[in-house]
Amino acid sequence: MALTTEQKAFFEERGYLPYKRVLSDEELEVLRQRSVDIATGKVNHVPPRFIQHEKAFQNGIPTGVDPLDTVRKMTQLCYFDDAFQAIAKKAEILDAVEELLGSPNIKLYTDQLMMKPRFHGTVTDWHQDSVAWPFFLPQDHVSCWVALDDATIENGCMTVLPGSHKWGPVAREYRNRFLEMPELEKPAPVELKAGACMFHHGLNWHRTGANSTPNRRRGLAMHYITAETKYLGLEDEESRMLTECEKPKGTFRFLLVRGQEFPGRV
Ligand SMILES: O=C(O)CCC(=O)C(=O)O
Repeated sequence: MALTTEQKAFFEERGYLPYKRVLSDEELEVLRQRSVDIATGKVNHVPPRFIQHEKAFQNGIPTGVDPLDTVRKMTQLCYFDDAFQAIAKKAEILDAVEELLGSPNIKLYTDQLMMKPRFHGTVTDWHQDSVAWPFFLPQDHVSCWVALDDATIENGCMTVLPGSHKWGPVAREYRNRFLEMPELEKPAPVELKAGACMFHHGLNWHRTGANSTPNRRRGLAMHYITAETKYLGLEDEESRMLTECEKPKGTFRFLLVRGQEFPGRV
């Protein structure tokens, strides 16, 4: 058992779980360097459409600004990059995910390396992940957020609304009304040391603040679903994901990271 009864109960009740250190110093170093090499174009095995810049730099980078400080997020690194993929398949993480998802058959839906660049990292506002991904049935994915740098309140660590997953999915137009509900608990910042991770339920509300500090705050979010999940995706949703030729060899739609696949499922 990877998780204690208390940890499981905490996740069920609160919709998130601060966890232990899951990356070694060596892994951290490799991932940090890889993130720099991909973001700055030193290597180009990740298609540019998966690299997004902060809004302020979408029309160009002024002289004097380090290009690394302009990248907001990079998606699908666990599909394209071997070092990131190894983390998505890491036993320490999957052992806990298996217990939280309640299935030994696990796929990675997608991943985001949120770069939250020093001086320029902007807010990611309150949201529920599952609501953005309504094409999965059931909507019960579990995310693992791994800190590649120390994540603090000052540089924009993850902040969750404990217990908010219990209210179910909330359509985006009702977001503000939901957030004003007096029944909600106070937001809880989850500061993490580099190499440690936290889990959150797909319906848990969370946000991250801006980063105007001189310290980067990179965090790798990996979003897991069970291989038994039904996929209702339409063509435009498919095209946001990987194209046929980009899919890792032998995969159907999503990357199997543990266990087996099922016909007619994700
Ligand atoms: O790391 C961030 O800035 C945001 C992460 C997030 O929203 C997520 O993991 O779903």
